[in-house]
Amino acid sequence: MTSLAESPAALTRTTMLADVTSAAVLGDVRTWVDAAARLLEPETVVWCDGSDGERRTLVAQMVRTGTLLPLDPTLRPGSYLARSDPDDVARVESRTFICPVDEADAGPTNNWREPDAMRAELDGVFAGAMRGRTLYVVPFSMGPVGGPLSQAGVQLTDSPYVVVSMHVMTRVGSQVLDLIEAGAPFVPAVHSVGAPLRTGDTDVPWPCSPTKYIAHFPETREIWSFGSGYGGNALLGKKCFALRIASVMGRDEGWLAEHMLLIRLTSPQGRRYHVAAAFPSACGKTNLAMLVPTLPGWQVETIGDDIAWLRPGPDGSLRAINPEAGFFGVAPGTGEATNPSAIETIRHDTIFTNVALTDEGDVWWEGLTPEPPAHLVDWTGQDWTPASGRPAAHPNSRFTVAAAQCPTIAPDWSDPEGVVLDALVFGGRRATNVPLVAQAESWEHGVFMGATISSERTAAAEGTVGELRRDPFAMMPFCGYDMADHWAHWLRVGARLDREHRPLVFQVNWFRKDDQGRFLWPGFGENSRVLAWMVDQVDRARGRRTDVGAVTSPVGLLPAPGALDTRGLDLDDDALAQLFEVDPGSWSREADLTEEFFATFGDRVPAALHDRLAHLRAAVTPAEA
Ligand code: GTP
Ligand code: SPV
Ligand code: MN
Repeated sequence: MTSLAESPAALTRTTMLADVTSAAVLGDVRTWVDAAARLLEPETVVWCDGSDGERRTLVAQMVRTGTLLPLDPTLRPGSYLARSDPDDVARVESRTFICPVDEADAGPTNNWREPDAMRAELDGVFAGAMRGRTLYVVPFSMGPVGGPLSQAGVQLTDSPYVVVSMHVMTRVGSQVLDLIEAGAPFVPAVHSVGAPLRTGDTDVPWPCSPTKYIAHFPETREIWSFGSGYGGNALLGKKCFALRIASVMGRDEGWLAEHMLLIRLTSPQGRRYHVAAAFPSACGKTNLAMLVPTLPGWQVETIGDDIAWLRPGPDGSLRAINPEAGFFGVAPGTGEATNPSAIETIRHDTIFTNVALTDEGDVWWEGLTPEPPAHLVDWTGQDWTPASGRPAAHPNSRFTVAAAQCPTIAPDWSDPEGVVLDALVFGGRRATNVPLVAQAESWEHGVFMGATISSERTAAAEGTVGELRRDPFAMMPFCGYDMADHWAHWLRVGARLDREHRPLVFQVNWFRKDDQGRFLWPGFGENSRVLAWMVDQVDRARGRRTDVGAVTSPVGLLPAPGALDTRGLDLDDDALAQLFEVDPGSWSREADLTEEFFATFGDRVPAALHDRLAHLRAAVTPAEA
């Protein structure tokens, strides 16, 4: 621990935040930390080394302060429960800001603030924000340290919960600091829970502030996050860096940062395929990433569950890495029947946040077991019984766990070179209209599929659960620049890929419902049937199979009769027909809504997408007699 020298009183508040930015732009990490400490006024500054000793010290400290509750060491070794402030439970999209100099670069779907005005506002917010607390300096790498697709960052935070979570979710360590000090660029990320302590104040287990800012400055690659200790608001390597800032880096440098899981699928013949899939928050990425196939002979290995960085390789293929090192997964709905790999992953050394506590000192959430225990302490710390009439775990409660603990993790999951993608998948949560699976007819059609995803809202962010909203590329809350420019960038990247290597693109929907409101498709392990059809289509496209796998439809290629293996499924012909029904009337309305949606982006929408929309419209409009 280094004690901080007294602050130079001569500087005004405005110059202090500007000084932090100037130091960040110069790239000297120590000058930047000093400037930030002058602004934040912490009691002490600690440089983190990512070691196990550091983790233990912080955990012991958090157990003392009540931030972490140790779980029973025989039932859940090395694991802890954290209960957040009830007002700090999810990402806050309304307080997320993208601040490029030109408003048009943020696009119509992001909250924009003029960068100097935002800096002036943040200056007042961050001044003295860490009084009475420790400033932890956390050097981390997204992707294997020093890898060709990796990037470094340094997060400053006053939350030990965040430091310990960063240990799990990223590669934290002095090796990264060495790289940075040798000149490697880094993303400067400042985080404060926004709850300074005065002498004599006693701290609360989950300090935070009603005032929240999750601000991004794409030009200087800076992140400033204030007021929340939860998930994507606070673990700045994740959504703030690996998606919002990295998407801008990707735009400028010719690669893509996407909200995608990453898996390897191996067929009964031993052929390997790599698939990346983008679904909106809480729409099934973690589950698909850890899928245990019900189809005999098939195997899925996990590479990533939330974020993928995609880069065209010199051979014209599209390579991908998972830049993260852990999973921050949705707890509710995770059970032996739905996701046995996740259950195995979280048996030990896991931090649970906002789940319920059993009388035995273990965790519980809705969906963990078919029957709830007779008594629990719920996520707010209150007694709970099945008669309580409210969920015991928060719908956005999560587990934080190292990827290496996953039984299905690919042995080479952290290969810095990444894997070559064969298929890309876009999906959403749609009770109606969208078929179980459809294949894009071309790369452009695939980009259209990604651009037009809409999905029912989940508890992963503030807002009304169930409400349908557009979520293009599952990136609506995560794209650091104009969404329509993101589509144009996808078209550009596609044009650089060799035809032989270009991944096929698909759209899926596990969530279509019957008129009783029940899911038509069993989902989870049975999704392996859909994956198998996709990679059969890859084989057909690469000339390895000559049978017919697909038929055309207005929304893309659908499995030909018999091509999707549904043997052994409890699924009647009627349900199967409903899963693939493409109703021209409904799709004509979808086309109208898409036109309205595209119009919000003005002339930045690429012509190829307007062409695909016209194609869809023609296909669903009955020919005049
Ligand atoms: P983020 O971490 O927020 O980005 O979410 P995610 O996309 O990883 O979602 P996750 O896999 O955690 O799934 C969220 C919820 O959807 C869980 O409650 C799952 O049980 C449920 N779910 C996942 N896959 C399926 C499926 O195939 N069918 C059905 N019906 N539900 C599913
Ligand atoms: C999501 O909301 O998509 C998540 C959780 O993966 S968070 O890290 O909070 O963004
Ligand atoms: Mn996510």
